[in-house]
Amino acid sequence: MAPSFSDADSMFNFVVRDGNGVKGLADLGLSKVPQKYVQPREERIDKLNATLNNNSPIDLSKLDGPDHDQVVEEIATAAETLGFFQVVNHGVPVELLEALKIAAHSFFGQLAEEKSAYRKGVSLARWCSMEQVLRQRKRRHWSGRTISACVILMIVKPAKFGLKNAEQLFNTCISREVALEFLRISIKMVRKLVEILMGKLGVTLDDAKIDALIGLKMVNMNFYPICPNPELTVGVGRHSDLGTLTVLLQDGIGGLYVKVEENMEGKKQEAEWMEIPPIPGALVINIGDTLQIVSNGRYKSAEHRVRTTSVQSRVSIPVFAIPKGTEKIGPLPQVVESDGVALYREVVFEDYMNNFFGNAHGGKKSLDFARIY
Ligand SMILES: O=C(O)CCC(=O)C(=O)O
Repeated sequence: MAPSFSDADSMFNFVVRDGNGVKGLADLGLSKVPQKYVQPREERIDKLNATLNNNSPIDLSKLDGPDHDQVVEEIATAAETLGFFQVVNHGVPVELLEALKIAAHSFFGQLAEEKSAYRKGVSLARWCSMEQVLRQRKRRHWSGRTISACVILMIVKPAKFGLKNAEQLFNTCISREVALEFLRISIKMVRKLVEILMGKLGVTLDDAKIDALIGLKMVNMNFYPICPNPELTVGVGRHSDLGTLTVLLQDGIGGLYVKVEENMEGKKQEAEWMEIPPIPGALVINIGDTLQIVSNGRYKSAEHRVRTTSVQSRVSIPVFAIPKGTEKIGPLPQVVESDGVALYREVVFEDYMNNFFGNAHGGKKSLDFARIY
């Protein structure tokens, strides 16, 4: 029998505590999204009013040839303007990308009881790291996430995280080796991109400093179930990512939108939302808050959000490259010297992260924590 959600807590318990996720709600065959998921008008995604980003993906293999400088320019320009770009010939085999998408679908396709088997011994907070944020949100998002920080830790050190059943997860959905390979190649690419972006700021960072910026890696699997009213809700509300760079694998459904507030000359314009369309074999790269802070605002962390559809579920798999908690992040001295002013103060990354996850920020408000006024 379909559960009745008589009070605010009963739906939360069904979705989060009992592990049904938003998919559990979708599987009930609701004809309308519950009121808790209906977003205020200004947060809804009007796809007819959005533009389409038709920039060609950047071909990273050309970094090794005569077009090297032009490719570097394309990467830096994208990071300075939209904060988003797509890359091809990034080194991750297309079959591996396909295997990951299938794995995400098969993970979320399992029954709640099956999924909860992986959760044994893991605190709910860790299993669903968004719990705190979910509770604070007045309106919820039509999507499900795995285990945020845990997936990577599960891949690398399952036992340490009490994930006794991690092997089972990987055997059911994807081989651990495949997941590790995706992570390994993605991080190699992130390192290269960070070197390039730093180089364009006139800064050469040694390996230790680059490690400081991308020392922690988090992999999520996001699932956006079919939604009866995509026009009323959001898959993920507008936010920026907190780390240095994010590598995102999206499937072919579409629905990822980035906010554009400046024109190509860097002049403020009326904000509009631009869809980042799926390109077969491409990975999406976006700039996170840390890189905006470190570059003293030269590179723009990208405000983005996701729309669901009423016809197909969608998966995405982001790899977040973030600093270690103990790292201090602030504008690089060389950049401040050439800019003449620091726009951000130095903060301990863990404090930044606690503020980021401890509050439901609208858009890029998370950056205010480090901003100098
Ligand atoms: O699903 C997507 O395309 C984006 C996901 C995202 O923004 C996130 O996981 O923070």
